[in-house]
Amino acid sequence: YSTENAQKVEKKEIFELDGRQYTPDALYNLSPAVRRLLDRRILQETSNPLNLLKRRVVDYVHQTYRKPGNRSPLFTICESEPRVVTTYQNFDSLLTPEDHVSRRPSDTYYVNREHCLRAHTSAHQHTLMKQGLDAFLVIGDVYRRDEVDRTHYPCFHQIEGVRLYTRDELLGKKSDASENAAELFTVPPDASRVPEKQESHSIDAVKASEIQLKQFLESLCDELFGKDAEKRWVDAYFPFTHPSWELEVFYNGQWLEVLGCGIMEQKLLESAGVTDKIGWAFGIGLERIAMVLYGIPDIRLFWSKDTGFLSQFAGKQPGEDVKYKQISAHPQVIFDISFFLPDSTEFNDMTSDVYDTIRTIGGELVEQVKLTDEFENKKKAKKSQTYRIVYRSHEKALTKEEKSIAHPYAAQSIIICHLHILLS
Ligand code: FA5
Ligand code: MG
Repeated sequence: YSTENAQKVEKKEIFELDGRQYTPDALYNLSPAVRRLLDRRILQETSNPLNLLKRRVVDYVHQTYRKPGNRSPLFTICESEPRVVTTYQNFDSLLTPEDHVSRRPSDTYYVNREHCLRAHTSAHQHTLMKQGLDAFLVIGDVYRRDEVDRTHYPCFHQIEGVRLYTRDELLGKKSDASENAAELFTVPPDASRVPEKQESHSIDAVKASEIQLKQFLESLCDELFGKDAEKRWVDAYFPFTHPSWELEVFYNGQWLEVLGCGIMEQKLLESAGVTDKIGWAFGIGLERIAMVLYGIPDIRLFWSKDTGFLSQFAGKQPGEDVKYKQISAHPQVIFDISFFLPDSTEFNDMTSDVYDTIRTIGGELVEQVKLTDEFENKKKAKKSQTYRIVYRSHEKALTKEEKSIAHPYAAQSIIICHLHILLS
């Protein structure tokens, strides 16, 4: 790693991640806050509850699914795929339409026109299938410019599962007696896309895949939450699966979406060179499950470095029953901030950047940011916005005496300075 490169990184001529280098362009929109998240790798920290949960899922899958012959694990675990992916991997290979909202720079972190931070582990499906894998889990951190609240954070973690079947693996070996045994694919005139299936699939193959998929996920849920936990299947839509479902778990008086899944689009398989198989895929959000499992009330706690938090999970075995005990509940400190938008900008133009600025400066102190009001003076052609910032530290009570920057009054005035620059 040369000093020349170091200087280029410093000057942002090069963006480097996971040992690869990229050239940023005008689309680059990674905030310093997200750069810090990229550096943390909390899934690798053994005392983080997410690490505990990951090991539990992997152990379960390895124990339950083995190759018929030699009893070795059926699923390959892929944990070190690069986190910068091509827009082809993140969107096009997954049949995401050109004009889909998820492609907007206000939703996705771009390094340049061709590269972004993966917004889901599905971004690796195409590449891994092309490499010839038939059964794999992809595990890792994903990034989205989402608004932050108790269950959403710009970085979260997913486990992707993909399983491809040949006809015989899915429907059993044909015997002489069953001449009419089901096939994977239909022939016209049955070749139409309906809610139950894609045009090229036979209804028998889809139903058999659906049963395998739902059994896999339900038994995983039973293993994690116990057989008594209430769960339900909801119809869903993803561009890369059809039909699609989401699984919800009942927690704290409400239904929580924990995963999306479905029968993989045959076009996606074909583009990866797979012509004689049918497959299913799922994507689990690890944080949501860990919150239910360990009773963690807020997604931001996973990023806490407080030993009061981490010590509750350190040294535990994946199968152990662990319940988080809240360290303390500190009072909130609330500020509203209002400003005029630069002339001829639309209401939406600045919102993501304002959120990023507030979060970058306020860091862990900012519990919530919400756009609470928008106003337009048509005569003067002026637009204004109001944001509510709720400060609350998980680590200490916020008192007026504090003089450090890690204090809402200090953070607030620095945020105002930065917004001033952003908006001018
Ligand atoms: C996906 O990301 C699809 N790739 C899932 C998938 C894979 C579908 C394979 C079909 C086949 P979605 O955006 O709904 O879908 O996210 C999947 C899960 O990630 C959600 O169920 C939720 O548990 C979690 N999740 C989504 N956004 C956030 C967020 N901002 N913070 C924390 N968890 C999130
Ligand atoms: Mg969803």
